[in-house]
Amino acid sequence: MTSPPIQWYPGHIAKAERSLLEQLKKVDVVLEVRDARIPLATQHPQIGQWLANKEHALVMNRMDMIPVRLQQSWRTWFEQQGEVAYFTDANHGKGIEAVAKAAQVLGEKMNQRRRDRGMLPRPVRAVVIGFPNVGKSALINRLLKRRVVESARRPGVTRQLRWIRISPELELLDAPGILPSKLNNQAAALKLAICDDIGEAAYDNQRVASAFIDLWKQLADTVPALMGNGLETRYGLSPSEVTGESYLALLSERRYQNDTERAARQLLNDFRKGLLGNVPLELPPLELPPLELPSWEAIATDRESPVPDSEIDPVEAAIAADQESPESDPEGDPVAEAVES
Ligand SMILES: Nc1nc2c(ncn2[C@@H]2O[C@H](COP(=O)(O)OP(=O)(O)OP(=O)(O)O)[C@@H](O)[C@H]2O)c(=O)[nH]1
Ligand SMILES: [Mg+2]
Repeated sequence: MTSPPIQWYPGHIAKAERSLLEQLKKVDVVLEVRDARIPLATQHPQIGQWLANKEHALVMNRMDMIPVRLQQSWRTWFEQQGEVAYFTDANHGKGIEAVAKAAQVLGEKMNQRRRDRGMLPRPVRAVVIGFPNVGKSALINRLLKRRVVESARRPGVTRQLRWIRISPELELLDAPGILPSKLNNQAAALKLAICDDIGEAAYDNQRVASAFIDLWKQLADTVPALMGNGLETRYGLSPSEVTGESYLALLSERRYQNDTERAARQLLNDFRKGLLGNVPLELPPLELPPLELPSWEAIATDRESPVPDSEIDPVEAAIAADQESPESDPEGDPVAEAVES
């Protein structure tokens, strides 16, 4: 089956990227958010050039969606690359304090440089950058402990850049998700589609669902038991003896009256909601592995069982009582005021 390549670069993202580059001049710290299921595919190829002269903290959000021991392996792997990865679950507020502290500490370095030049210290300005739907806005809401920016289960929710004062010492810029204008790496683009990190209009659900099963099998072959048996448990069908395409055909025949499109959507949605277990789509590259990495078997045995189906968004529930409309920010645009002439 041949299909056109997966491409997604809507106008609002192109516009957002231009505004973001403009705002970056005012920013001291970049909080780069990635999806813990696909830490490599959610690395923007241009991030390095945007980080010039800025402090950087790497956030792996959606940590609840991968096995705990795999988080540890990624942490070790990133350390070997000279980076500290902060794992967060913005839905349940885990790992948030460490990120707030890291931003503050990194900002302190900036203020020290200002003091050295005889200038007064000022609040740290940080931007939250990342691919669409990785949880940037949810992270900001958690940092602020109330729902101040919109966060929802689809890519492209945040459309405008918006500054938010987190504390007298920290101001954060929420930005729309950004993507390379051309997705040259189609293997990565496929993972973005599976994880719902790009718009649905950019791909064919059936092709992506079949490829998801093929990827699942490939990872299960690399690390037996890593992927668990969420497919068998949920659908009563094992992927081990069939191709992804045949799996989808079988699923649609057995449970969806041969409606392959419906089967494909269901499969992708179940994965995205965590109903197939906490299933990663990437592993730390094995050519660099290192003895300190826990064994794959240890990672595999640390799996948690699939979470129950639930439509409740815990962030919504936790902060609904304290909801506030975006326009009511009494601080106005803190950065516009704070920027020195
Ligand atoms: N399981 C899980 N879901 C999360 C986590 N963080 C965010 N989400 C959910 O992911 C969805 C997207 O979150 P957003 O905060 O809107 O993501 P975003 O990166 O701001 O998205 P755009 O504005 O579209 O670029 C929402 O349904 C969140 O509830 C997390 O750590 N774990
Ligand atoms: Mg957002």
